[in-house]
Amino acid sequence: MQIELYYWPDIQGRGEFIRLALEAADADYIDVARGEDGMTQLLDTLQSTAIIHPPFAPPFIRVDGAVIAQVAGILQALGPQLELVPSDEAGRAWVHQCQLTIADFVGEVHDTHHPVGGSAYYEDQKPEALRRSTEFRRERLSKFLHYFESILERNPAGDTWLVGDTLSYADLSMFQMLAGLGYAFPKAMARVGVEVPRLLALQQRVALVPNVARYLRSKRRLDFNNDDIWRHYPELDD
Ligand SMILES: N[C@@H](CCC(=O)N[C@@H](CS)C(=O)NCC(=O)O)C(=O)O
Repeated sequence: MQIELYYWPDIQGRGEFIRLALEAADADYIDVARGEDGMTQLLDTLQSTAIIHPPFAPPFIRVDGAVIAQVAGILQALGPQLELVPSDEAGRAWVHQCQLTIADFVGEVHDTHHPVGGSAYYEDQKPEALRRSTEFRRERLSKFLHYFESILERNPAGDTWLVGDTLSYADLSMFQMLAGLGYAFPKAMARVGVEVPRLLALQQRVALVPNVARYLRSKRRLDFNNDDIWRHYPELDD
């Protein structure tokens, strides 16, 4: 069954969490908005009144007649089919919980450059962004990273993967978060990175998963840019 992914075509954004899972599983999928007339299809689907359970915002997928939105919900729905979750319910619930915490983390990264609101330009909220990113770098970045480091440390199956003894979609998302943070906050990450060696090792490990490595080398993997969630403004990384 082919999976249709709908996401903004020019950024990694939240869509990248889904792409990484689909690529790691070598799933049959199409990135609709990157195809011909793709943006029209994305907007038409987003605005369609025929969808009974409509998405609020991209990313969303269409599979087997169903439309599913919300990164954590999409990954929860696809996880078993992509073989990116443990076999037991408790393990699956824990992967989902990790993903929801990553979603909170993503929201806070976004708010470092758009603390006032997403509909205003960064240039119109620079003082607030400086204040917010300073607090993020001093408090929240370290708190989130140490939390995930402790998850690796406490995993009864060892510190190779976040949950159990196999790769899950939470590992892929953690890889993406660390890659994005390295782009957006290189100075802050150089400081806090040494405190979370297990997480940095996880990032390297995920990058070497054969299907992930192939994807990262492909043209399908876009570069980070300053229209994305992870933006590099040197003044916000002092
Ligand atoms: N909680 C949602 C957030 C979705 C979201 O904020 N999508 C962004 C792009 S990354 C968007 O297009 N938002 C439009 C809007 O909120 O109006 C998720 O995790 O999927």
